[in-house]
Amino acid sequence: MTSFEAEAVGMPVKISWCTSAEVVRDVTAAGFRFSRETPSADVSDGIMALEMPVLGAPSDTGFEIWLCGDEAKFSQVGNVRYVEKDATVFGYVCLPEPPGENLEDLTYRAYIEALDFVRSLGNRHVWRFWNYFADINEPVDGVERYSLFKIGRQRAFDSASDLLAAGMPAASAIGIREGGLSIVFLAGTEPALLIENPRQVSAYKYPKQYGPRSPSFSRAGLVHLDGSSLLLVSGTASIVGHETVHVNDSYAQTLTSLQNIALVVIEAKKMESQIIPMHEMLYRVYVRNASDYANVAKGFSEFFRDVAKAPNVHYVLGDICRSDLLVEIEASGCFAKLD
Ligand code: 3EB
Repeated sequence: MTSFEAEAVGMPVKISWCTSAEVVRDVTAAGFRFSRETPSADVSDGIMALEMPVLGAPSDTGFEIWLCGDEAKFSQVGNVRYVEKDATVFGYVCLPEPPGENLEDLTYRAYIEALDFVRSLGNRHVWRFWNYFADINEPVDGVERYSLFKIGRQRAFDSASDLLAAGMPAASAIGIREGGLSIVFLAGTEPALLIENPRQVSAYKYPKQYGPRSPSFSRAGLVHLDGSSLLLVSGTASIVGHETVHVNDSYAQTLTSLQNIALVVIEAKKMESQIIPMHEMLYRVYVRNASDYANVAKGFSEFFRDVAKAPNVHYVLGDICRSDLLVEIEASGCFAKLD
């Protein structure tokens, strides 16, 4: 694998970023493929292929691999495709969105299928969701498509309180240029400890001006496993309180997003003193406009200027769910527990 690997002892989750399809084909893998092109033959089972070009890299195709190794097994049940390693599951549901389809109902069906699947495994908790669909900021009969998505997701969550008793998992929700709805999830036997950001209103308590249903996600999840931990930080944006700050300034939005992640990491430290340092996590940065890439990358470098080795980061083109947000950043890290 090129550039980055985070693997902790006894950890069933390995996260790495690589650019070569060859590497991915060698192992049974699960994860994401980002590319300008629509999914093609180099995508192996278990790889969620998204039409999202990689920015600022020699190749516009890249892979973020979440689980790999000989023991990982790919299977499919209905529309759920998944890779299992021990009790950890990386899965995804992709549903086409034919013209005239109702996005709220489509989201509800995709989530119900994903949640029913997780339930069928027994003793599993969802640690994180990723959500992708087209035209996220477009209105339909006066309602933004992101709002329709939120309503459908919440309807599904309301009927799965058994699986979500601990609260809302970490998440990202990003717009792609075209294609259907993709729901990706990571689940395991341990529940995630949910983390909020003291500087941000919890997303599930946002006031009504952002849509009739609040988004259902936590700012981060911390999973304890035998001898290791996994910190999953949700898509994080330039929001203070519940308001967007630094409208039209992608550089400042990047710094504010990273400050928000830093605050979430501080909260995680209150739960577990030996938390992964921020610069050792893997970052995925969603940039709305390719023309903002240079400013976003500058903000990212600026934030980590005092760190000897810059963290591993990849930038992809994607729409953010509030039209005044230009950038959203998620971070993931697995680390050995030192006790
Ligand atoms: C925010 O903080 C930015 O609806 O699942 C970030 C992560 C955002 C997840 C979601 C939305 C979601 O409100 C948007």
